[in-house]
Amino acid sequence: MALDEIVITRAIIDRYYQKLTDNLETDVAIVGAGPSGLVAGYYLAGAGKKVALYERKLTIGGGMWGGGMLFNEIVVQSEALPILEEFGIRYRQYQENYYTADGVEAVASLTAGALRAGLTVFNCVTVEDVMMRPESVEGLVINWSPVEMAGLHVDPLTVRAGFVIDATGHDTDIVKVVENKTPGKLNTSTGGILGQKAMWADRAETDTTENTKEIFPGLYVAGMAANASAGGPRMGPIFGGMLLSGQKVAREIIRRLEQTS
Ligand code: 48F
Repeated sequence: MALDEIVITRAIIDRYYQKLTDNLETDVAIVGAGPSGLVAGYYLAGAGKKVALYERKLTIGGGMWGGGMLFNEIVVQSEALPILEEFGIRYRQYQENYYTADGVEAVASLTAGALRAGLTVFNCVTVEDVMMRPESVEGLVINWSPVEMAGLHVDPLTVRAGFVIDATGHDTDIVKVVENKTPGKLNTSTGGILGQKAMWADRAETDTTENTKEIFPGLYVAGMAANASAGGPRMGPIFGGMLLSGQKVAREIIRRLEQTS
């Protein structure tokens, strides 16, 4: 049977349009497709929640592809091994409490697992602002990343969500927007963003899960964004804290959603 370019085009437009309109209102909107955002999406979708993830880049995976300094192996400590196993990511023991996995396999498996659990991913979409009512975050303001990159003067569109997760890593893009609009009101020791501190892997890994919380009504932080907001140290290419943070934020939001339903 001959292939028709217009059918190919129509198929893409129809399907993408459906994906967009189906996700104008969700239980949860995640910003950033690094390890913490993908793991959060996996557990939320697996619990039957409607969840969409917006990623600025064309590629999914954030800082996990390149391991450390482009040596594409990641290190994960014992505590987070059940999450690797859940996604079928193979790992090897290096020494007691230090395990390694291939960074590419890790990203591919987290992505496939999250999508198959029901997460919808919008790549090449930048979140530039939030929707507020008046003192809680209730949605995201989105635009195509190429519009942002080209500096085009084009208005964005808006999506509504019960909860938003800032999983934008070191950028803390969404927390920054909220801090600018409502100074001094973040759930941190100063009410503002404290910024990421110097490398201290052991401390940072614990802090990442502790700092994973609702930082402003309706807005949660996960992964490196949690530490950078609360003034926690950086940890480099050890990823257990990122995975555990994604799992924690999903569990907390599932509990909140089930309380209100
Ligand atoms: O940085 P990233 O991988 O976040 P993470 O889940 O993991 C951090 C680790 O990779 C690593 C580390 C060691 O463990 O510290 O850095 O905290 O991924 C963040 C993603 O968010 C996207 C960005 O392109 C990246 O893929 N992002 C950032 N700002 C925006 C955004 C935005 N405004 N809109 C959409 N996506």
